[in-house]
Amino acid sequence: MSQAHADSLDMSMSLKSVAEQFDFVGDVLDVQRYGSGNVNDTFLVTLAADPREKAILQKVNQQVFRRPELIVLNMRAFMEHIWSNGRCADTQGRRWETPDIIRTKTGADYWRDPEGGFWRMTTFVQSAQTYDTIRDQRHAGEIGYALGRFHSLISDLPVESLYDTLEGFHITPRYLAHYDVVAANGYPGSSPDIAYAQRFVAQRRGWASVLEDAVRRGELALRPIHGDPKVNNIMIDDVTGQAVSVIDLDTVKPGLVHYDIGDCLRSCCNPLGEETEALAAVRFETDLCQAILAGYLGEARHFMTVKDYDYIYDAVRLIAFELGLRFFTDYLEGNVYFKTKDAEHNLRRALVQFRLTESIEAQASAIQAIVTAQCSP
Ligand code: GN1
Ligand code: MG
Repeated sequence: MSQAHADSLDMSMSLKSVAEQFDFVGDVLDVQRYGSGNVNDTFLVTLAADPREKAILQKVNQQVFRRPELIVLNMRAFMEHIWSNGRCADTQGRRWETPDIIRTKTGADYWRDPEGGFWRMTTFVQSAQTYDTIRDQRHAGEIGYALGRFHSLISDLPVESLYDTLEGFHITPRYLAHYDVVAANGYPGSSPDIAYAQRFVAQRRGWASVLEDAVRRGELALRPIHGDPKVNNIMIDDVTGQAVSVIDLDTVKPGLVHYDIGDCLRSCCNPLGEETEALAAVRFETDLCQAILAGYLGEARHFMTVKDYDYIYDAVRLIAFELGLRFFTDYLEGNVYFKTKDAEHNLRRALVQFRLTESIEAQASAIQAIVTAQCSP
């Protein structure tokens, strides 16, 4: 963990007493660090009366989310919308759950500790788990279904009712501009990896505005999005193997569904996962892409426009490239955004995303063919 993140938990109150601020029936038995998030600190809270009863406690990283109360307001808007439509629960014989906000004992949606730390709690989806890498085609189809269902649930939520909780999120030209500022201070040494990454970005910068240009031309429209639908944000039922929930609602905000489709595909079609050390073996698997898009469109076809389909390939390539650029910039900046294990961690992550981008580019026509076959309206 980087120093900035280690410091973020250097607080006088115990985690148990933080959890006890929330209206979570009964005494708290235990609070354990949970999941593999790169930005916020997440904990699993277990109740004393019944250890099967759990909740998710999170400390929001305020270096990243400058106005964390907006996250909670967006979550409320999202919840109220899906509850009012009665579409948040099981349908068509399938289990479906949406994590709900657990209020504090004084009725607020979040709690600030005496040092200004921002905490919130949500319900835990029982008898289900997430995976850091994709398991098989069926898992891929379920993930596609879950993202499609999530988008479908919020497709009629007016985008103006959501705050922009993270300005510039997934706007690749903004990340490039920031990279240029950071890179102007020089590179830490001149290893072949750094030279490769530098060249990689330089060769693609002219294309990096592809989605934002389409927005400017009126071809793509802002909609409510999840923002982070990677493989380990989709919960899979322990018994049925079906997707039952999309979690991590911190980045529900206005955006392009293309950011989500691109992020989901770059995450799930890389079977080695984004933390792999086997760089040479990183590959984008088109069979998984096919399964995800089929699952997605089964739920999402009704709101997709002809232009939306035209930009799916670009979205996959762009979001892989963008995440590589974000990791590389953070490496150059001294690891100030993502949690890291060591000083080179973000560079290794960047190289994985750049290799993945190359694999996507090398299979452009195969991916386009899948989109065309799957996506004809
Ligand atoms: C971050 O914190 P986490 O793991 O949910 C990041 C995503 C990246 C992801 C890569 C707010 O998500 O954009 O795709 O790491 N979230 C933010 O694993 O920047
Ligand atoms: Mg997230």
